[in-house]
Amino acid sequence: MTESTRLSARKSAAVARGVATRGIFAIRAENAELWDAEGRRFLDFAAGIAVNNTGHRHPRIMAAVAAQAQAFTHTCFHVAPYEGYIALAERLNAATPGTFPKKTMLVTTGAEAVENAVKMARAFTGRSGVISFSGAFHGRTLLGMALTGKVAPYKKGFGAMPPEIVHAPFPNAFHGVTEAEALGHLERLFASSVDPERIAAIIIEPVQGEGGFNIAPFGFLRALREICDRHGIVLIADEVQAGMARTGRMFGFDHSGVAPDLVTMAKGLAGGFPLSAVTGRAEIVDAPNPGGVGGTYAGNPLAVAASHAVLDVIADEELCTRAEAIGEIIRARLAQIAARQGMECIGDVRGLGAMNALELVTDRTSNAPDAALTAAIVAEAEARGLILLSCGTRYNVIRLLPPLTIPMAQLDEALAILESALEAAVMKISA
Ligand code: PLZ
Repeated sequence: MTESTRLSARKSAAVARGVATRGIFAIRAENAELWDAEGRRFLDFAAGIAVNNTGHRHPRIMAAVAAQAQAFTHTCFHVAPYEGYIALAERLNAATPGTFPKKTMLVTTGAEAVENAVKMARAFTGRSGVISFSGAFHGRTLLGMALTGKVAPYKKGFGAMPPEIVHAPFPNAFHGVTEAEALGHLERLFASSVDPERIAAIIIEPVQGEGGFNIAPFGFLRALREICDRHGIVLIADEVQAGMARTGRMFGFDHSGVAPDLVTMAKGLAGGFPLSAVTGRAEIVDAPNPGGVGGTYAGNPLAVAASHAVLDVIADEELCTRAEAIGEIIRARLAQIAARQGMECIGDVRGLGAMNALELVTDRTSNAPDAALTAAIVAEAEARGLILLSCGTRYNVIRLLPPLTIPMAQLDEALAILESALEAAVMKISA
């Protein structure tokens, strides 16, 4: 019995079944590499689900956290505030899209940022409805799962969802929903089922993460901006997965030129320390009364120190530019692989910056999803030392999330592993 099998058995016996895991038990990690309980080395193309954009244990982040630990690790910002939080708010106010006056609140998780953005929108508008999109992922809290556009496993068995949450189709040409159709649906929604004057917010990921790395057409984001302006609706950009240099710009919305009213951030914001933020129009962020938003751990000092270092590293190591370069290499290689005979299973290759994915299909005519092949590729890659994550509402997308700090030689190594994993999985499935 290996140490990993022993840990797996203990996990099954002691940890909630709903907390799904795979079999790689981490012992140590450094930049783009991770070692497991058997001493096996992996290239980490999950990056803690888009968290370690700056790699595992970036020395500048480690140093910032160690220095903060010498001063204090927790006071609760509501009890004894500290400058680091304020300075981070100033930096995020400047970094997010839009030149209007902005303010920030810090919390701990992505779901919490989404919850607070909606609370602000409700307080500001005096309305309660929220529109989100099919395939969206906005978290696992009661409101987060309600906004999420996928039933199993996120909402199944969890009872009634909060009222006045409406899902509109996400424009996805590959899945047969054009931008015009998605807009038409929104208009019909306002005409037939929900009064736009009851809608506090529209929330959208610029690139859907869990939903399958679907890129919102920039024209669609501009149209949403116009719809929100027309009806007094708050536009919330959920940048939890796409933000923090991942797409080649600081934020996914930056590509479209649209300034949302509120931006939610988490994951890459603090390089592995739990921190999230809501930044946006000062008057909206300020709508809740004092005491109406906050939390015990919100804006934890260690996480805040890490986040300052993350922002420094993104700027100094030019990680937006690097994300672009990584993305070009990945997409070129994937296109090459997809063009090979026998690789007709690759139905689509898409991405923005270093947020890339391939969608696996049974054939290119029907584009029917091939979830079994997708799972097989992930398993074959893992056996060869590459951690990949699948995603997509149809379980047939493989996403590539390398740290933006990955050495180029390791990027090539990982892409070679991916290619051989694809070959092996295709062979196995067709055998
Ligand atoms: N918004 C866009 O991607 C988290 C979920 C992993 P939390 N995505 C990873 C899982 O299976 O739970 C996410 C996201 C977007 C919100 C969230 C929620 O962020 O930090 O997990 O709460």
